[in-house]
Amino acid sequence: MIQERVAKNSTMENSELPMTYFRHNGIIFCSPLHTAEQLEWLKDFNIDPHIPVIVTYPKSGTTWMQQVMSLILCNDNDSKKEMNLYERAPWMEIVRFTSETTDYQMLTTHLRYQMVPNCVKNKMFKIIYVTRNPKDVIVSSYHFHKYSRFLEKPKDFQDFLKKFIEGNVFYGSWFEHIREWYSHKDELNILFVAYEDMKTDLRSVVQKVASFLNKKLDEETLKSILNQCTIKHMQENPKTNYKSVPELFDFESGSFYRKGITGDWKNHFFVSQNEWFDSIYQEKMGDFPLKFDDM
Ligand code: PPS
Repeated sequence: MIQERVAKNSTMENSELPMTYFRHNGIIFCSPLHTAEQLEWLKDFNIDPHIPVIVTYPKSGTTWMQQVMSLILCNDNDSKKEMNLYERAPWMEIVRFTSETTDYQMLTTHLRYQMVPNCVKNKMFKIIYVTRNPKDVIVSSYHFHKYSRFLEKPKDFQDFLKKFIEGNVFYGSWFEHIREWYSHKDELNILFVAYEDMKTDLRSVVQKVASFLNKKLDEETLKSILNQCTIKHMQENPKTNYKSVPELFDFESGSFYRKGITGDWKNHFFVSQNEWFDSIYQEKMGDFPLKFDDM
């Protein structure tokens, strides 16, 4: 099945990619999560503008924001909490999402701006874009590749770093992702939230997101949301811990809620790798207005 899907999407540029990967619009996707057909179908998919959309580059705090928003939207008290988080906030580009999918409170995507449904590209939609220090994104993603059954196992950290810098990873270039979304911010109703701010002051972030979503939270609800958004709680909660999809993850080889800290890159980058990344970062992002803590 996987081979069949990839073969359908094969082009010359796909020939050098691992079997489950394919390129679409120049960006790497992977089977069985994605198909070219799904990505094309999505462009004209109509979404109810009351549905907020979370946009992230992978490993930037997506799941954490899904949990925050889901609890805000259900005011912490309805049956949505019985659903798996990935069903409450499905990824629109993943094949299991279809026009028949119902009951979701919000949508999630890792897609670049150019690939999201056209209907989203206006101020009627509320978009929350979560950013994270790219060095921590690299480390989180490196480990994610080790236990995700659909991703190529990294040869070593150096090799993964090189691929990340070149944009030759799942969902393409981090640099282009964030730059592209940011460049369209004035046409959109978009709130940028930093993972690092969620770490230092989640209470303020929850209040900011609630206000963006026009939701009022009383103190008791806010406290309850904060309690359910700790990494420990999310790791233990079967509705948020991904244990229900062993076909996607080999949890013997790693954990989705790995460390949940900022600055873990310092435990992975050699000095030379850090200098290399900083020079590329300066070249590509030197003029970028958003800054990242602990670079
Ligand atoms: S994915 O696969 O793209 O949806 O991954 P994503 O959810 O974006 O990122 C996973 C990283 O977010 C961390 N995380 C958290 N950190 C702190 N608190 C909470 N509650 C939390 N939930 C998720 C998770 O641990 C991954 O980061 P690393 O650095 O790998 O630990």
